[in-house]
Amino acid sequence: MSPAPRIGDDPRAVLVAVDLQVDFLPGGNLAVARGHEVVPMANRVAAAFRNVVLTQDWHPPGHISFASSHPGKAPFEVIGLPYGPQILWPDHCVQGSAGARFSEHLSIPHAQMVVRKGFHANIDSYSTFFEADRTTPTGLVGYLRDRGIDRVYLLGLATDFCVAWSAVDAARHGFATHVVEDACRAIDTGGSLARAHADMAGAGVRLVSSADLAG
Ligand code: VGL
Ligand code: ZN
Repeated sequence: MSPAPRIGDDPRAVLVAVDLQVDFLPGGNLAVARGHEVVPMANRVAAAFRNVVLTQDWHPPGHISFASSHPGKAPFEVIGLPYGPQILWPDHCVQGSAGARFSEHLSIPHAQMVVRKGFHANIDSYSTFFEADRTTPTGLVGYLRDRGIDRVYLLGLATDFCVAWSAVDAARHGFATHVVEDACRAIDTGGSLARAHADMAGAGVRLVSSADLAG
């Protein structure tokens, strides 16, 4: 019997590897617990995909999501902004900084596209499809449609922010959307992980395992 065709061989499928950057890894400014475990998994899963997109959180200094931009506020407090509640973060992924670089252990040379997000000073962007106002596009929907891609697989950091928000947006825009759950790690602040799982389920996002994609 010939082996089942790999999902990643499908030219209509893309792997989106989310924010595998120094600041989200242990020792970084917004370290995600055990975030480093995801990097070799991302390398392995990506090797099984023909199409790979990388995302990169990419904030200007003084970004609105930084607690340091709001006198008297501390990281992980929540403030109200015109587009809704905003969790305040430590300064992270500042454009051109060492913390904004991809992990030195990330090895996905065939990645075709890097989507930088969060570069508008006054809007955060967890999702790699739409900024936090839920209307400003990053261009990724158009890029994927132009390339005839209609199924999206996501992994990376953090499960409950950039991965989940990206997955929900992908599903809402008609992509068959899957999260590689064992290849993600969460921040989990203020119930964010439970909410992310509920949002993903509500949007029809399916959970898969890295073994399903790269055995
Ligand atoms: C992220 C918080 C702030 C993420 C990015 O990559 O999940 N989380 N910026
Ligand atoms: Zn950020």
